Amino acid sequence: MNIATPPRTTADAFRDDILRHLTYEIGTDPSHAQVQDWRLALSFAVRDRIVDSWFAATRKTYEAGAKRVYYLSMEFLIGRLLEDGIVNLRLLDEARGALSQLGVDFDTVLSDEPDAALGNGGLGRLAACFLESLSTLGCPAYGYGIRYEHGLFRQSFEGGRQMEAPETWLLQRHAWEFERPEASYPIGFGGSVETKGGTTVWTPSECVFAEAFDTPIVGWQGRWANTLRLWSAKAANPFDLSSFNRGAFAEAAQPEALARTISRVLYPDDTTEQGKELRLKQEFFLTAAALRDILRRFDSEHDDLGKLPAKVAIQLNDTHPAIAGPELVRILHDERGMSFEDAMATATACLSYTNHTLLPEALESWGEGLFGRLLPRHLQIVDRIDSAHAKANPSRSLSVRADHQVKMGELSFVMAHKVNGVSALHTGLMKETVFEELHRLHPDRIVNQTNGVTPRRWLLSCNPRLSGLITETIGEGWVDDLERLKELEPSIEDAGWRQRYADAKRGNKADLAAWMAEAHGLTVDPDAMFDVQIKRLHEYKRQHLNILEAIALWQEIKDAPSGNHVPRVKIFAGKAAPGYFFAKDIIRLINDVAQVINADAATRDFFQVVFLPNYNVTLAERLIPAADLSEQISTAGKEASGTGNMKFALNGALTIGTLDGANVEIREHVGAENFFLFGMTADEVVARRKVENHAAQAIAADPRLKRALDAIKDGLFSPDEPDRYVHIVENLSGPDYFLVSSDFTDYWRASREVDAAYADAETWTRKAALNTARSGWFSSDRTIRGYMSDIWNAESLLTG
Ligand code: F58
Repeated sequence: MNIATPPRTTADAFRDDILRHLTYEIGTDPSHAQVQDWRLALSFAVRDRIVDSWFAATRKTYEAGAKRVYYLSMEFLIGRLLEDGIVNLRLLDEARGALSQLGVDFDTVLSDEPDAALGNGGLGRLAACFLESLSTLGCPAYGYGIRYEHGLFRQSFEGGRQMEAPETWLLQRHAWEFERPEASYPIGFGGSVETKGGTTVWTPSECVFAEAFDTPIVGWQGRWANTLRLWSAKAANPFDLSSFNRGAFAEAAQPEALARTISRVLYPDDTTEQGKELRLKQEFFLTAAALRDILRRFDSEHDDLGKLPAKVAIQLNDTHPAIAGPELVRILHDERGMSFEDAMATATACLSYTNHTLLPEALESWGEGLFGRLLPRHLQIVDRIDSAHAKANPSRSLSVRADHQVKMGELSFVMAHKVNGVSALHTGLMKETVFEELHRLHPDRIVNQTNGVTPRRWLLSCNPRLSGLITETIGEGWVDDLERLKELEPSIEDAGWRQRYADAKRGNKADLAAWMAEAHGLTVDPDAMFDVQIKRLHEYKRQHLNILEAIALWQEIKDAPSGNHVPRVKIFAGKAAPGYFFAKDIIRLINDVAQVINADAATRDFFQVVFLPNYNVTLAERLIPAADLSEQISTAGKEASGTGNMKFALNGALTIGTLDGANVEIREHVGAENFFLFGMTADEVVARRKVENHAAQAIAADPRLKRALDAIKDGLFSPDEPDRYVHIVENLSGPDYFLVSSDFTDYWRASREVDAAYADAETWTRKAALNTARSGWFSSDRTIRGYMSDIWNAESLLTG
């Protein structure tokens, strides 16, 4: 049986539903309703239509006795859901029509929705794209995460400096979730372990409850919907009545406050001991609650735990849920009576692990003191895992517990049947570097699954001008079969079609310029090249390379203001981790440079620099369709994949980039002639670091670079505090670990090639359109199909 596409809705029926929700759910009438009320009423009307496919999908999964995929992730960077739901249900015209009948502006209502920022960056956004693709493909799946009360902080600038304020997405009622008080599990910490009569029992000293909140995630055309289940922490004993009766009100509320801390904020600063402990508690909280839930569902259908690997695939999104290995072994062995060896084999057959970074500082490890104090039984199990693995692999020299640390990468690797990297280059480097020894012992375990992005959000919905042109040209089959974009290639030869492609981009740029004027009081010329770098701030992502090039370019234009310069607006956006001071200084430097450059009347017509505050999914949806140039300039070997790079290429921005992460594969797909390559390769980077004084040599060889660095050092951009950025200049002239100086000269060369190409509008548009036509492989549908066949052995329940 196939699940039918849900029946179409008319604008009239939609209008009636919206009014019904406004009246009976929100309790207000149209004459008093505020934007927020309309938004909630519209969201409920959309949600109703999702719930039907959601139930049907659950029924179908039970009927088929199908295997389910469980995606465990500390982060889901969801963004807004209303437009996504409307687009996937194909109700855009109806929803717009219904609201217009009610005299309400549709776009105002859509933009009222807070952005659910339950993630830091690429890893969290990938998880959100994967959920949508799993639903589009009809693969039975659950996302498990934490329902943080506060997502990623809100960023603003004061005097160019990053300010952080708590983010409050739950201030208003969240339209998409269903609270499930019945799905609640006790999660223990600390305490003691006792072995009696051959059974080991862990008695925790502290307990909180994990309560589920479910959000349906609907796929393309509403044919299937999976569940995102987020856990919220509740006190086991919420209120201490005896304290209250004594008048100690704060003390009475303390158990609740303490328990809630666990799901209070996304990734708290872990530079303090308390912060570290909280992070480990969050990780165990998510994982233990998810495993309880998975086993409860399994038990409701099966009575033989041997079948677990045939029915359950658990994906660990990085090492954050790596405690799933020991916890599953503990449940199967201590609680369910399986032998330790069988428990390990069963857990390993269910688990798989994705690595998202090779940066040494980001590879998780926990001090054995902290680990043993919070999870005493798990520490014992880690030791048994180590011995079992050492026994099976006598040549092994590494272990999970080593140097008084528990290493979560190692643990994830040994407890997974498959381990994957997120681009071809990254997967290769995993084999050669961090997992070299483990790869030698288990040569079939590491596989590659190059990342992808959902075309529904990242083209169809965010770029209606371009997606409209595409559908008009090749039909709408591309939406869930993105490689069909190739069928655009013959049209790219037609000058009239290219003009329409260019018009779509120009329209998007005009929209962005208008929004920047209204929201930020900025004036930019939509005919200038929009050169965009948007991503988390990190030295390896090298926003400072970009701003150095900006300074050098400004100096060059100043030298010859009447020259033939290609007008450019450099647009930055991104947040720095609150404790990452160097990254925060880069933000401030960019803002200071922007202030000086934008105030220069001699260069203003040719060059501007803008740093937009509070980068999030919604801002990305605005910027990417309007970009001409995509900056993907990380030090080769450091960016595991990147996913922004794919979104830009799909939306017809050309990339200036290094051979890093998925840039390599993007260049192969779009064609080397449609990609501006520069910089050292990963191997050259390793060799270059060994050259003594590499930075000084690079600076001595390039007067432009020297002049730009001198301008910073002399305080040209910080006249009130000339020394403000001396440490940055010293870094780039000295250790320069990320090789900004060594890559500058080639970056400058490639940037001038970009100018020349942009000056020839015909050529540029052709290259841009070819990027769109050849980026179809980067759909997360393709990535998920890869996980289904190579890792999960899971099947789609949709046919046709
Ligand atoms: C990113 N990692 C990679 N980590 O940097 C990027 O290359 C890749 O495309 C993406 O994953 C998806 O595979 C990433 O976003 C984090 O955000 C960490 C989460 C935990 C706290 C520290 C940052």
